[in-house]
Amino acid sequence: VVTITTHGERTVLVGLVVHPVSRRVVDEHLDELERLVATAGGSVVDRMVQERPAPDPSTLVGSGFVEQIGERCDATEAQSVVFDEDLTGSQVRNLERRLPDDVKVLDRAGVILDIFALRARSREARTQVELAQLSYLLPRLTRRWQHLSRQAGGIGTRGVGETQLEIDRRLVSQRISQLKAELASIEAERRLRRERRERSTSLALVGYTNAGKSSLFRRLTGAAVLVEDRLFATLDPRARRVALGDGVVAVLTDTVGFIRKLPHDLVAPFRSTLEEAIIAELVLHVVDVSHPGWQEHLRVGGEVLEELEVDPDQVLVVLNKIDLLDGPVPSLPGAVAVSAVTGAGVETLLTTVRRRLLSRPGVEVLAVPLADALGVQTAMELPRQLAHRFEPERLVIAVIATTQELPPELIAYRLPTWPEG
Ligand SMILES: Nc1nc2c(ncn2[C@@H]2O[C@H](COP(=O)(O)OP(=O)(O)OP(=O)(O)O)[C@@H](O)[C@H]2O)c(=O)[nH]1
Ligand SMILES: [Mg+2]
Repeated sequence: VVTITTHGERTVLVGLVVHPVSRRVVDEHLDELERLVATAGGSVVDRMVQERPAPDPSTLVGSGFVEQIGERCDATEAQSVVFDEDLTGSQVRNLERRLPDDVKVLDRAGVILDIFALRARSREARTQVELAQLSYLLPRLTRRWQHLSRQAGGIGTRGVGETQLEIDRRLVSQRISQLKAELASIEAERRLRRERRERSTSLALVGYTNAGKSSLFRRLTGAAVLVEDRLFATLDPRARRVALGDGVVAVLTDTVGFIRKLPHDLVAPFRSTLEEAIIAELVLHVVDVSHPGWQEHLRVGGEVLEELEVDPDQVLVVLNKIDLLDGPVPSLPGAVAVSAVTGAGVETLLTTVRRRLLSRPGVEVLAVPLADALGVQTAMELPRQLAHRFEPERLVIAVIATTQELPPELIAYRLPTWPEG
């Protein structure tokens, strides 16, 4: 895995305001981009924003503005320019041609890929990241790629011939096929492990990066996972059994965060990691409600979940960091408000999760009197149990089953819904 940005590199950020997006929103996006660049090891020395009726097809911003960017790079001794918008391969080439020598041109997606490359640890994550990087680079093989081959000890220079580029392309394509095969075998192993694992209810924490997923994971499971005030702290997600109270047990999975314009090249390889979210009975979509852009974060998360084909009925929105709010919690139908740090609202969250898990179609709830000892034994031996609780007079148990699958002697004990303890 190679990284594109260099540690400590001086960087100029460029944003584009195109109607109907407002200047304020673009500034917010640049704040986020600045954090991304810092996470990738660079430092931002300047920001430039252009307002235009439409993007320029060849250089994104106007040609006069490109010149201004060049002057600013000279003045600040910047080595790279990062655009908040996605750039096409030809836009990168055109921009690099017009900017001072040795100034690299990157877009947001390139920086995100860099961060992933820096932070991925497990074999699976590293393979996914390299695959994502190469898929991203293939259509953009230009000077930047030569920068990479320089890093790798090659001799890439600016005026490299088409033939060298063709060879590079072929090598990259070969490596991509190799990585895909590797990933397929890692995924097969993972699937096998999951099948062997006792089939239990699964819950997944998903959401925008820095929303507090890992903090909530820690609060709910007590596991000491990495929590950091930085973007993409979690790249190798954890799963852990968690008692949700009232006899309900589930496996909770923390996942990689989402971000605006998460490169598609990254979503695809990380699909298998997010598969835990796809198969989860309930997805907790965590949103940092104290962030000014929380509604956009919610929308971005919704879009990724849609791309992963997660059924919206399976999603519970969790508004986190309410301890940081000055005013009241914004009202959002069906959402639960919590603070992973103070623990406020966590009890309500657990109650809601239990209710959502146990009131799904296909779940049968039974209340077996303890006096019927044989009935209790039969019930406790049922497969696919979600929850059980012993009360002084009865056993309350929930299983995934159709009414027909229940032993006939238990049918009389059916309850319409799970009774809270
Ligand atoms: N005040 C406050 N801070 C919180 C809360 N939840 C999380 N944080 C802080 O927010 C930052 C990010 O938290 P994480 O749990 O690492 O966020 P994450 O969603 O796992 O982020 P990634 O793994 O990067 O996607 C940390 O500094 C946390 O301490 C909360 O409820 N209140
Ligand atoms: Mg995390």
